[in-house]
Amino acid sequence: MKKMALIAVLLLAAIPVVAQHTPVPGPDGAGCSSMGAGSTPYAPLPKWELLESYDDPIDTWPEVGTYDFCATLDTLYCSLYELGNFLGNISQDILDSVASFAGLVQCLNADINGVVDPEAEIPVNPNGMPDGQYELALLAEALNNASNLYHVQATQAFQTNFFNIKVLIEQALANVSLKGDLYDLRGVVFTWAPHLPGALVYVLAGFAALDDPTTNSALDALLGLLSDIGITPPEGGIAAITDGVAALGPLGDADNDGFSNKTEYDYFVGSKGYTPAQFVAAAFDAAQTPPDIFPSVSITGPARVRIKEGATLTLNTSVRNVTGSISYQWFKDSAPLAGQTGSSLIIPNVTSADAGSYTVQIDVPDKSIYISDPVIVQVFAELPVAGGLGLALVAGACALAGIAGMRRK
Ligand SMILES: [Ca+2]
Ligand SMILES: [Ca+2]
Ligand SMILES: [Ca+2]
Repeated sequence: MKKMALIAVLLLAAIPVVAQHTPVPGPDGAGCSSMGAGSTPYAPLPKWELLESYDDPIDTWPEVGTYDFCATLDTLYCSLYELGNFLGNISQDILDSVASFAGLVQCLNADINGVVDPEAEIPVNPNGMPDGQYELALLAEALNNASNLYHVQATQAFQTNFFNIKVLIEQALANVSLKGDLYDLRGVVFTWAPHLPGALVYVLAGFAALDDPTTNSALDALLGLLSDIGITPPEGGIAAITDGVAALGPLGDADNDGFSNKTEYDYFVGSKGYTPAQFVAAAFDAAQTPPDIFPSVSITGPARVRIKEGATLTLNTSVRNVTGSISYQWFKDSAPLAGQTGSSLIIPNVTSADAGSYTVQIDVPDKSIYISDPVIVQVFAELPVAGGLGLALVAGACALAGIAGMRRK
């Protein structure tokens, strides 16, 4: 028997396992592999001939089983730092610009498909479901398993979206307008951060494949930032040129068990602490459902709060499905805030030290503990100038091409 058990273990060990991407820890590009010329992205990307005509088809798609949005978000994140570090030698402004937004697309942080705030410097907000390991993992599951109910539809949607968004971005890179002159920066970008365009298109194509109106509005806002590199957002928005499978989106119900994917996330991850793989299994398993009613706590208002130095920060809570007495504890950057045990958090005269990620935890009578989604508080001294991904991309590309003195008007 012992021998049999040993053989079984050896056989199991011999089964090839697709390498699981370990999220890059960050911040500021720490822990990134090189993403420069000749490097390998964290997960395979579609390949195409960059300098062919824009509508040249994709040559090869990643193999079924290798789709990984967390890995690709990190490929994008690390490519931005590759670019930023290289160009930082030329201009500190470029490095600062990269640093100010690259963290948004790092797998461990990325949650950029919530409600749009057009007034904010960075117009996208979280929707409370981390993108790389959870939200887009449902799409990856459908792409990676030929037996998945949505496999054919999801693959078709992702490929359509990838191609259409690739045309948009490639066209823009080929016609960057600066002071009345047009520059083709495709070769420059591909030489210096070769995975950046592919990873960007992959992530955008994945989001669009969720067929979620809030997500599509966020994508339109992001494409608006890319107008800096000459992208004209498609008429009718991103939804007009993309396809999606709504059952895989946050409001969809992949396993048709009556609970949306977001509700399953809130319960299985938020309350039960499931790993990404356990969450994906539950969201595709109608036998695993949240209880009909489970308590929840949230911080009311937008998920990202911008507040001026010296003002009073007030965060309020909303608690559902709880009876009896509740105790509260507020946290900043995962550390409990001494004395902050009320249903509201009030901090007068905020300083830059108050910036951070705030959550509130409730302790309810059945001894369970529930934690809210975070609210990101940013403290500013004065109104910042608009900036973003597009600016950094084009600033970087132009500096590399030797065009000095580019400034946003
Ligand atoms: Ca999200
Ligand atoms: Ca469900
Ligand atoms: Ca389920």
